[in-house]
Amino acid sequence: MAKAKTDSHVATNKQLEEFYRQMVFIRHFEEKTNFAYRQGKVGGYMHVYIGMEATAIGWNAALKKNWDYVMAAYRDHPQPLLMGSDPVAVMAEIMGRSGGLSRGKGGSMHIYDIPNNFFGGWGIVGGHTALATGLAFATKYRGEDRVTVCYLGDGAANAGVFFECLNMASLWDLPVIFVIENNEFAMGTRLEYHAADKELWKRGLPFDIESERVDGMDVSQVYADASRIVDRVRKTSRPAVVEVMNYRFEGHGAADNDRRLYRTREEEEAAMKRDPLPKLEALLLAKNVMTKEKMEAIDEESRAQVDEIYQKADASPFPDLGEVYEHVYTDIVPEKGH
Ligand SMILES: Cc1ncc(C[n+]2csc(CCOP(=O)(O)OP(=O)(O)O)c2C)c(N)n1
Repeated sequence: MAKAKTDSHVATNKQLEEFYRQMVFIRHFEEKTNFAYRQGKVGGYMHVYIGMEATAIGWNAALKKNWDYVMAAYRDHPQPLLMGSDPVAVMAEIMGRSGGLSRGKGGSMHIYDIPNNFFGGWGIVGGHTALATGLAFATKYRGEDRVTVCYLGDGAANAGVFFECLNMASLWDLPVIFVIENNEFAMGTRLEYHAADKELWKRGLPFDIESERVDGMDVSQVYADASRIVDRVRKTSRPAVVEVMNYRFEGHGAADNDRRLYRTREEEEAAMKRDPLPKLEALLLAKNVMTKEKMEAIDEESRAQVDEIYQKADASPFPDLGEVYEHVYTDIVPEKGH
């Protein structure tokens, strides 16, 4: 059952201001990646996080920096940015350049930053849940009190491997949180066409895992729920399943140009009324945390910063052809490998 909300994890005004900076930055960053894609500067697939920003921001703030672990699927630009990765190296990876976090050989879907505890960036739907379960096992085995957050989509919540992971995580008391981001679609397939039980939070119940459904669009509420759950998992070393309700504003990937095949304009417009950015702006104004002028200044500053990031990433060369067989199976990329 969904839990009653507590107010013991309320974001401070300083945190709300930081959330705003992060959200504006991620929005501009993702818009720039879309621009890069349209310029033909991004090879392969690319999936942006526009509209879903409150989820990654709230959850990131609930984690212990430089300690807890995070793993994501292929919608993986915001998590490393929030965890301290060099944004130029993130953008360069998306553009397939040697200055990228995976040396330009992973691309948008395979961003990876071990020094900052971000473990990818995975393209096989649902497959990474097994890796995240393994990470949580490793932390427990070493006697650390790290929490592992594993983001997965609503589509991935149907993958068989996920059910195996729920079983093992519960059986072995692993401190892993499966954050199912229910953005209502798996590519062009609407939730009701792919999930027999649309209440995805219930996935954990047969495995005796505490499970609930929470909001993913109001960053202050996301933070409150996330920090409550993270604290519990750290204390109990029991896994959690959390269905976070959000919505992707763009197509599935940058190449999805025909959203009208699976959703109407009216439906999109209604969902966009839940946009986390104006929602946060309204909160900051209501709480007198920030003026409209200050927000505009942050917006401008962030836009300029992203322009510079893009220029720097674009100046990074493509990987050397001689490296093509390196780091495929056996080579370990050095810790500060970029
Ligand atoms: C095992 C596997 N099957 C199919 C695909 C093709 N595929 C790529 S994305 C996707 C949809 C996943 O949707 P969801 O998990 O809801 O994530 P979202 O895109 O909404 O973030 C599918 C089926 C894949 N990458 N891997």
